[in-house]
Amino acid sequence: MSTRSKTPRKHRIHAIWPGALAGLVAAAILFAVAQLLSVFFGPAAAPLTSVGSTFIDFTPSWLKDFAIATFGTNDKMVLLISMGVVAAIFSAVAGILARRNFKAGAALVIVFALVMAAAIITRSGAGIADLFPLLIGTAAGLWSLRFLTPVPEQSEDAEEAQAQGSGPHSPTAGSPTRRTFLLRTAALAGVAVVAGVAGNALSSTRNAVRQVREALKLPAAKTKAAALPGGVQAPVEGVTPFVTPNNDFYRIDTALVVPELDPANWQLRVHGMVEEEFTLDFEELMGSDLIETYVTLACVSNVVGGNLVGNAKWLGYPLREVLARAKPKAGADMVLSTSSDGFSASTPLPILQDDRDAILAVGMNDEPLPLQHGFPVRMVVPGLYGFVSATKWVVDLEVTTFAEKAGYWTSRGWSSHGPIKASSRIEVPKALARVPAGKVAIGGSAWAQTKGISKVEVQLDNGEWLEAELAAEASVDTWRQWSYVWQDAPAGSHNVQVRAYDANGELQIEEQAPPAPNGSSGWHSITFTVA
Ligand SMILES: Nc1nc2c(c(=O)[nH]1)N[C@H]1C(S)=C(S)[C@@H](COP(=O)(O)O)O[C@H]1N2
Ligand SMILES: [Mo]
Repeated sequence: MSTRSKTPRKHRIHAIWPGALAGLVAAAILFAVAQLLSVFFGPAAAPLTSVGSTFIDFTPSWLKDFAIATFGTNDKMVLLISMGVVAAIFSAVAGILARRNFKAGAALVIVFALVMAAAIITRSGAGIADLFPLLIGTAAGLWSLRFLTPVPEQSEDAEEAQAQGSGPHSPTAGSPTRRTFLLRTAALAGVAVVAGVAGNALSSTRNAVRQVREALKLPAAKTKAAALPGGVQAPVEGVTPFVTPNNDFYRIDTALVVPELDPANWQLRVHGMVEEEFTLDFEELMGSDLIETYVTLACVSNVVGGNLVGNAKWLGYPLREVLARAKPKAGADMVLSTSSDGFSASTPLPILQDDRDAILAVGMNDEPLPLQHGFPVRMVVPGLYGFVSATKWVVDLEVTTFAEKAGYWTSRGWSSHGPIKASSRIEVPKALARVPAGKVAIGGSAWAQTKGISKVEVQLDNGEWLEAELAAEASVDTWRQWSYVWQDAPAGSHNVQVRAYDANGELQIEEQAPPAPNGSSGWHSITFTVA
């Protein structure tokens, strides 16, 4: 009888440790397989990276500050260890649960995988394909859990057999005895370690540039950007942030796979119709007198009211200095900039020589350029659409003529020149929104790079044009926000239209035009409903 009363506790202990071990090994398989496969996908495909980055993004700033103050540059290590502990607890619980009810344990693994999938898919630049490694990893993890979890009746049998003293080696059909369980566990743990080591080795050769970027410290600007004036942000909830965070910055390029250029090997060749050809390397560029400047980039493909526009603080070296050193020859009128992946843009030579802040940019909002935005060096030219000026991953500048050469899009039917057309858009309310009656706040942005915006007008239900309130101007090269409060908007459906004037008093083009060949035009209007 005394042995009988001891059995339940023994049972419980038996049930907990093998379960926890099975859960841990299954999780190790899941992560090792997913991380290994992720090497062949985008950076977001690695579950640990995406979960960690998402965690960092959602970390309140006091906690971030605390972590950095307490752990210094080890903050990421601390984060990874904490994530490891949480994952270990989760997987142990899943393994224990699986022994009682396999479906429940599996469900927990799936919930865990779904959370990771959400982290992956919401990373900037992630696509559906980036979920593939996690999917296969999860399948492998679930299979491992199944492999290490005895079927319930058999488990009773096995434990009963053990309890009855027929020994741990008794071969109960199909049921893992302690020995087979340990063998299977050891085998799978070995597989996980091998996959983990292989994944690590592969990714460190493949992702070296990402790590170089992370470790890169940008020099301080010789000429800092003037602090943003207070009130650059229009007082309307829901308007675009004045400075676009890097992760939200629109991305347009022809690169199927983002080029990964190691700054240590980066060179810019400056040649063509110049007195002095030379190449510039990254070290020399970083050691030059860098300037900081806020510039609003726009894509020629942006439709009226569209969002292929973004504003950032750029750090870089003036192109006029690069050209001054090269000394263009008479007759040259264009600089053809080419990227490592073959894209090219034609920029009028005089524009790169005048006093606007046209730069070879290395920094974007106080960070090295993100890989997708041209790491390590791109061009930024105020006043021109990106397709004729903003070459990312730039490696070659050829001083030439429009007669002689054409850029990537020009040879595909787009314009050879691309000055940005003055534009304005309504951001709040959103098109077709329903808003409560009473005061209706309307707001948005307007831009006329290199000139600046002097006036914005709105028209309600085809009435008089009314002058909007302008937010503070940061520079003529950035967009400017505007707002208008409609005091007593009556219930029903309404229309708002907006138009902007540049600093010369010139009204933006009214005529509707599509993006091709040289940029859209037309006044933006939306319809919304007052409830
Ligand atoms: N190498 C390269 N640079 C490029 C492009 C490209 O396809 N390849 N697209 C250009 C276009 S059309 C635009 S609008 C801007 C967009 O820059 P962003 O992706 O950083 O917003 O990059 C420009 N630079
Ligand atoms: Mo573009």
